[in-house]
Amino acid sequence: TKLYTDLPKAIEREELRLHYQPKVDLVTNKVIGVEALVRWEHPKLGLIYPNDIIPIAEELGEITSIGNWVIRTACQQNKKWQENGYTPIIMSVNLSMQQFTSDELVSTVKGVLNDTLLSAHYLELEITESMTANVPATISTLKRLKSLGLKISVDDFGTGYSNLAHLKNFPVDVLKIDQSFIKDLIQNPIDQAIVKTIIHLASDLNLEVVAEGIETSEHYQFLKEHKCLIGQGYLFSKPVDSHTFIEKVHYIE
Ligand code: G
Ligand code: G
Ligand code: MN
Ligand code: NA
Repeated sequence: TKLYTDLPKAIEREELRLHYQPKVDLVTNKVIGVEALVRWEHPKLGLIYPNDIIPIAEELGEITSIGNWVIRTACQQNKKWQENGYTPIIMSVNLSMQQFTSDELVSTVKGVLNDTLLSAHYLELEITESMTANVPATISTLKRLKSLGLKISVDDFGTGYSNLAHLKNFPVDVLKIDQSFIKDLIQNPIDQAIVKTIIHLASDLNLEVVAEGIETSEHYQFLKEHKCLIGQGYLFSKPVDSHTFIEKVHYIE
């Protein structure tokens, strides 16, 4: 189909976009971070979302070039916001399996930080549990990434085959509670138990915890009451383009 033939040209045609969704401090309600999410503005078919882009990119062997574009663009954008006087925030970037297991990841990230002059302190990389099957390789990659000074978060936490014994040995900083546990949180005592357990686990392991998919003030209140300090979701903002993000969501202090 058209997506297959057009995707390899998408970068040079400057059709890829990043949208940005805020991470909010649930106590102060301030934006403390942002997640970059890739979109493809196809000239004929309109906006294409990652669930359609990523599998095709993997098949075509384009995932590395797209992934590298995402890291570079996200870091450039974050540096630009800082230069324009906005309160510095941490930029999160999702990694694909191929990116995370590639030998080039660490040098790529290092190169981007060097080129963009973004402090590694303002970059966070999101991995999922499913990428961590090779435990020794995972530990080695995470250590090398963290030695650059950036943060690592475990995305969609609780949905993978959560091997807690391995989590113990992974140098990660953040657990992101998957949005599937938040959706029915108020009606479903099982989801409540899971969410409370992840919050306690994170606290005991000295990890930050972020709740995803916060859509209602009831979600917000529950999480705040149970000491989840950071959240993301449509209640605050859906992912938006950089202009909307900076004008409507972020602010100059
Ligand atoms: O908003 P949304 O449709 O963007 O995201 C759908 C899924 O795609 C999520 O699981 C998200 O983590 C993933 N995703 C979004 N942007 C990227 C990206 O730049 N790289 C990778 N590998 N995954 C992404
Ligand atoms: O896998 P990852 O957590 O990166 O996925 C992020 C995805 O979740 C993106 O597709 C994003 O658009 C979507 N998303 C973000 N906030 C909400 C929310 O509050 N509700 C729902 N249903 N989806 C959300
Ligand atoms: Mn994510
Ligand atoms: Na997620």
